[in-house]
Amino acid sequence: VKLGIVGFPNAGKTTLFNALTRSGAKVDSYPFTTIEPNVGYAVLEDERLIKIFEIVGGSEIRYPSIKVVDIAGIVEGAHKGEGLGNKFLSHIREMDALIFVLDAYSDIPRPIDDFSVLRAELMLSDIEMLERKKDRLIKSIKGKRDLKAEDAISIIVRSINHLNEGGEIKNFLNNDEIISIEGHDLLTSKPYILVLNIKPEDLCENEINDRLTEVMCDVKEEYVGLSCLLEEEVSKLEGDEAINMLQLYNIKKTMIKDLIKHCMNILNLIIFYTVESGIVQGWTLERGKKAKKAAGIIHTDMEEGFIKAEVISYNDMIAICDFKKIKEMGKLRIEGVEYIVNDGDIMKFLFRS
Ligand SMILES: Nc1nc2c(ncn2[C@@H]2O[C@H](COP(=O)(O)OP(=O)(O)OP(=O)(O)O)[C@@H](O)[C@H]2O)c(=O)[nH]1
Ligand SMILES: [Mg+2]
Repeated sequence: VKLGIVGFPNAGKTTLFNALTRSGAKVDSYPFTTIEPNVGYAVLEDERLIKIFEIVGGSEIRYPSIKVVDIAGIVEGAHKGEGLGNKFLSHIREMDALIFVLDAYSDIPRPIDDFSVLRAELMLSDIEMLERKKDRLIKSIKGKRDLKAEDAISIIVRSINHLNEGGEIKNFLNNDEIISIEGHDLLTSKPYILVLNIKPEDLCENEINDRLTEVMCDVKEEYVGLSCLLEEEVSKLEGDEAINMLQLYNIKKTMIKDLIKHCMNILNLIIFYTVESGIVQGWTLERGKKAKKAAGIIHTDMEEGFIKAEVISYNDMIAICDFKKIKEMGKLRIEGVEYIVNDGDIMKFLFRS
């Protein structure tokens, strides 16, 4: 699963990428500092995992993470190839969800206007892509009857009209329709969240809220307000040093964890846990997937040789706090292939090797 960071040049994308992944990728004040995508992992310092670790003991915690890709800036006209736009848009196509970083730090920020321009570029690019798909399908039919292709064409035509009226593919086509037109790479089919990059001096909690509420009053999108610069600074510090830095700016906590959680949410991911050889680990899994698939996240052999899973729900673990008692109370369940994994499940897989 890949999360893409997109926005105008200089919006603060790479700074946010560094805060999320602790990478130290190049940040500079000239536009198009980033050309080739930066790739890293955002680690979620999951509180539940810490609690499980405290209960079961062990020698190591391994937090769940998501792959993050920092993509070059998009400018107006990108869909026509402006500013290497086609190349950068093609990077966005490979993502599963997007973070739009919007400049709310400069003297006269216009984050919502900026977002409209970015969104329009994605829509126009989708329209072009769908037009090409439609032409290809019409050619392939050449007057023959082909119900599948005709169906796809009608979905495409509906989608083009919808995009022309300012709509997005997300929430317009269902998953089957998207599959039937091979539309997973459509830019407006991807879930997204907005990040308003506020300047550190504006961060004082009340001010943030007033300012953001004013800017965002007409916006229905999900958003998080933070300072990319400050988040990057804090991500380089540990313990008290980090707390002091936050206090200096009169804020209580960093927003990175909230942002990662939001992203997992829009990506429809849950977290399950394993305890093996002293390693207590969290893993991400798409919501609604079965135990066998969860085993496959750890190792393909575990999926192929899957026999059953021992499952403890997170709430039982926290309420009872003792492995032996959990067993005695019958809270350790044996589940088979058909079991749909719940967020927070603590699992042990039994498999033929
Ligand atoms: N003054 C001020 N400048 C900021 C702030 N946030 C970002 N910047 C400026 O934005 C510049 C670019 O930051 P980057 O993270 O490289 O931006 P980017 O979106 O990755 O830019 P490209 O890679 O060129 O597309 C920085 O050098 C800063 O000058 C802020 O809160 N205050
Ligand atoms: Mg950059």
